[in-house]
Amino acid sequence: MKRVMTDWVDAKPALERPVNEPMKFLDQVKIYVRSGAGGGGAVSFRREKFIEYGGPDGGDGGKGGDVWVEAADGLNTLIDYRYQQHFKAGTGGHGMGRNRHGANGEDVVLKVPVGTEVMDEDKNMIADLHTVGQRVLLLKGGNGGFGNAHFKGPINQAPRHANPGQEAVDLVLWMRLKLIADVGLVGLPNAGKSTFLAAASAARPKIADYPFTTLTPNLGMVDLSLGERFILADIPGLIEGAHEGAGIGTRFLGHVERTAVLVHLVDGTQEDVGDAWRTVRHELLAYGEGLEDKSEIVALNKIDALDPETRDAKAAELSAACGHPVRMVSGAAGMGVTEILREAYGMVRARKGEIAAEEAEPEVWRP
Ligand SMILES: Nc1nc2c(ncn2[C@@H]2O[C@H](COP(=O)(O)OP(=O)(O)OP(=O)(O)O)[C@@H](O)[C@H]2O)c(=O)[nH]1
Ligand SMILES: [Mg+2]
Repeated sequence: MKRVMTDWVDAKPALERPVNEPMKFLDQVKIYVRSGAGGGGAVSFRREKFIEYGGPDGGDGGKGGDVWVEAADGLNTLIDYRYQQHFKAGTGGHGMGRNRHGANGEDVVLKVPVGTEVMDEDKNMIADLHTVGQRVLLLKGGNGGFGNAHFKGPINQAPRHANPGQEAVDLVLWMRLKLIADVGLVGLPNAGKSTFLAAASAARPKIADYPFTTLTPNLGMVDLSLGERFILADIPGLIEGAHEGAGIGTRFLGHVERTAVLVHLVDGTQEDVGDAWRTVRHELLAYGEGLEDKSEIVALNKIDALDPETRDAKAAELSAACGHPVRMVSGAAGMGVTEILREAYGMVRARKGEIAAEEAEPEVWRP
């Protein structure tokens, strides 16, 4: 059995985690599920002393249990599936004499975090659990067999046969948790994105004074307060022509496609902050996929390295370029970081409220 671990993300709040322990997120698991077989129908006859008319009275078998998958609130890893990989729904009970129906088998409900994708053995997508409470039927339990009472007719008044229940069905599944970042950091290389992530979360991404330090996305859990948390993604810097493959390209923009908001960091120590903003903006537009319409918090970064006049001049320049007021921040000095996180979290909450309002459609999948 193969499991893939990623070491991207902080699963636990910083306080619960020993210092220097790299965070592991169980990203992908293989599990084996089996639906419940239906119970057999019964063959039985009523024979009682002094009662004139007997007859077949074998009851039907019970239905076998279904296998469901459900997106549960409060889970953020698939780690439970590391300890148990086999799940079997209950078998339907046999029918019995005196027209008694067999009991239905118990269902299996696999609880998974929001953002889990379920695939078949060949990695074809079966279900994408994107909303809390969403439930998808993976395997339907077998029907119970008819008891002999069911086969009684005008010709055959004493049938001696009953149906067996439907058999159980096995299925091999892959479950993959695509970590969904709530907030994405964008900017030119060296803008200070990784530094900001480090200031905002317990994540410890590589930070260095040269472009393209970050080669793959870093995710961090931001804990604003108890119960107020979200995932922040730091992706490699974008440069002009990124959408055509320049630099590391836009390969990683997929990680911020589902975010509620983008925090666009502009390095305040560079010559032309307006141009820096436009370059990244242009790449987002060229990439498309809704990134161009996403809410954007624009922030002038590295203000600790600027004197007050330069800072104000740069902020005015940036604001003129983007057409909005801009925030001022320093990831390195921790100035203005919390304010941006709070603002972003407000947008995350607003977005989650909207999604919850759109009711999850019941989905059914059959092998
Ligand atoms: N003075 C100052 N320097 C900063 C600040 N934030 C980052 N830096 C410096 O800027 C350089 C780049 O920082 P990173 O956080 O690696 O930048 P990045 O945006 O992640 O860069 P890429 O991964 O290459 O896209 C490093 O030398 C940091 O120390 C800040 O707020 N103030
Ligand atoms: Mg970086």
